[in-house]
Amino acid sequence: MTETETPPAKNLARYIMIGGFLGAGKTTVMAHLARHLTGRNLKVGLITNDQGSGLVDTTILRSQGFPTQEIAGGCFCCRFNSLVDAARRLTDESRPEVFLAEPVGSCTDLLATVSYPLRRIYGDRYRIAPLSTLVDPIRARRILDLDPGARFSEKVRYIYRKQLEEAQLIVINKTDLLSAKDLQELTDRLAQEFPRARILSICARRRANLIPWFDLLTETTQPGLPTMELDYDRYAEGEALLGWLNATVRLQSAAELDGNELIVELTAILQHQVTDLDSEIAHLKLTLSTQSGLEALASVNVVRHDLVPELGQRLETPIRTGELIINLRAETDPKALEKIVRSSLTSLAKRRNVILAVEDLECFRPGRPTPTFREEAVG
Ligand SMILES: Nc1nc2c(ncn2[C@@H]2O[C@H](COP(=O)(O)OP(=O)(O)OP(=O)(O)O)[C@@H](O)[C@H]2O)c(=O)[nH]1
Ligand SMILES: [Mg+2]
Repeated sequence: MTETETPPAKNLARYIMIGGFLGAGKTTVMAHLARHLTGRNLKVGLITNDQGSGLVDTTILRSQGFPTQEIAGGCFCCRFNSLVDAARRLTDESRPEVFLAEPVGSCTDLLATVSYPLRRIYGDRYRIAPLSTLVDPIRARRILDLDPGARFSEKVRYIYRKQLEEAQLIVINKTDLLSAKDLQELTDRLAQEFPRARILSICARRRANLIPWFDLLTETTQPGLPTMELDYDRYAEGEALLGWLNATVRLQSAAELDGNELIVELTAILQHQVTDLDSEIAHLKLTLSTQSGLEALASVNVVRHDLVPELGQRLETPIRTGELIINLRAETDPKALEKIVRSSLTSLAKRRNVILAVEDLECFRPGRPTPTFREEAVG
């Protein structure tokens, strides 16, 4: 890779974008990077993004105390001006020296539609870091045919490969999940198929090998590489194969209960029902927060049909009331997802003798990506 060393520039804020497919670990590493930078006395501002609203990611990042702006209802590339507005709002709020942005996990073409326009229009304001594509190695091995079980359709796999093709840094995460031999085989395959990227491997969960990557993000800038070819019809069709559901649910219980157990149970029910449709889960994530404050929160994630639901953050005390947020992305009809979510909530409420009232629910297929700008590199 040919990243350029940057001299320290006092007045320019740094813009770091960490892409990668749904469930790769983007929000997890953003929180680590934000803590790392804060520890070096740098002010950070975080930007989350989704096709819908009511985001688990925003809830999780705010619960960790980071100033976070959410761009809902479309991806960065299609809502470029909202991205700039979000950065402006963060600047008014806390004057960040580093912006960390997480694009939608089904998005690609970020260099041409976000990084290059940002540099051309706001080059006097932001210094753009190299684009990273974060990788879940189990998913990557399946999609690159090193292991069986990819399950996603060819057009979804097309998007996955395009995310890798445009990366300057391919960052294999979750190295705790595979053997050294399988990691080496994956690294070799990625190097062979995507030769323009530098390949790193990290384990966000164990905080392993993060610093060399963070140094690249904070000390080098985005090289002006040629814009990749992308078939927007295929890309749009691939995104539209994914069903998207975001729901906000109010929990009420007469008796105190263990909220951690409750969301793990709900996640397992949802996972089984989606898998019964013969549909691959891209990411199912839930948070349950108490009304007393965002810091009290339980979170669960499932990033494949065959993964046991994992409790991330946990509630320390029993609860009677709470707000449940469900974000589910899977390759299936969104109406089928709605049916599953509503029936799972009803059966869980009956079994646990609690009220689970749906306050807000949206489900859809992402619309065709129509970027505000699409540019070749400048300079
Ligand atoms: N085993 C393991 N799991 C990890 C690691 N890093 C992150 N995860 C888990 O991966 C799951 C998804 O993480 P997120 O950070 O939410 O992924 P994301 O890329 O932001 O997902 P989307 O926003 O839906 O695209 C969570 O359960 C994380 O705890 C890791 O190093 N090892
Ligand atoms: Mg995320």
